[in-house]
Amino acid sequence: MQRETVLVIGANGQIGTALLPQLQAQFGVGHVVATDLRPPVVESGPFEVLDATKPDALTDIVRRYRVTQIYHLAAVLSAKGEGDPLWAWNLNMQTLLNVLEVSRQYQVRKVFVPSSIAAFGEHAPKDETPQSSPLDPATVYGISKVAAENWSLYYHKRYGLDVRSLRYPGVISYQSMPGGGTTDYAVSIFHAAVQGLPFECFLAEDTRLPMIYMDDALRATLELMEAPADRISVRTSYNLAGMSFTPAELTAAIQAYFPEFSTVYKPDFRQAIAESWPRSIDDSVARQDWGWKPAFDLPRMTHEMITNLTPAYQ
Ligand code: AKB
Repeated sequence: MQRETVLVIGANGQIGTALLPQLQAQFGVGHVVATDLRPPVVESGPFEVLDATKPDALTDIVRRYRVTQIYHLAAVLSAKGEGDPLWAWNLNMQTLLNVLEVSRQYQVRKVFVPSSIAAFGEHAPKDETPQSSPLDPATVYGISKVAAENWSLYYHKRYGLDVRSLRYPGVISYQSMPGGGTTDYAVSIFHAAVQGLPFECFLAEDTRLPMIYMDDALRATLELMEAPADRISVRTSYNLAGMSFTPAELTAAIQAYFPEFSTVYKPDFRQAIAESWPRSIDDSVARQDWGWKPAFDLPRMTHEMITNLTPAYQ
């Protein structure tokens, strides 16, 4: 059997940074090719500068390394996308179509294309949002995710491409800072807390959103990618849940470690984005199909974040 070679697009981003070492452990350092617009601060294993909007540059890497799996993690997120909707749409769609097309042409065996809770909008039930809810997103990022889900299904049905996808909640991690998202407050708050600083939150205190700790997000991704193809009944994107909380509840969880810690609430344009999203997610289809079960709740995630971030500021 041919050995797997995995290509990661957007390797320097929030998920790529944490996923890369796990893929390297699974497939071998020499068999995971990291790519991004710029080299990482610390290189480990093969790295190529790649602008994934350029199909020829992507094709060249897929051919040279004989890539068998692609994780497409490059995207403009919800809040940043609203600053320049057409740029965000073009970047998100062009990179996606390039990935699907090169995968079809060069018989890439498996492709991971993330979706997001941002795919949901006004008409989806807010609590325990079901897998098959209406998708009428309020952001250009959400629109691009719905389109990506449909393009993935199309390539699967028409060309038999093995594309798999998760609707990520807000991902919380200590390895790197997220950029341009609406759920980013739930990471920035920890950086303030461990430095003994007060936190200014751009969402209102009672804004409940679905979130997931990075360890769970990575395990879900790798478990989905390893699942036998006949267990994958959803070829658009699977609902995925970890936990749900409000900024006030997260502040209280942090105060268990730092009683002096405080948050002030100054909602901005991101409040409307958050209010267009679910408050919690029903991920029962992922649980049934490939055995998904999250391990991190709010107290456990808070403990991990504080433990891992504290040394960085000492
Ligand atoms: C964002 O806030 O834009 C992302 C997401 C929920 O997809 N973290």
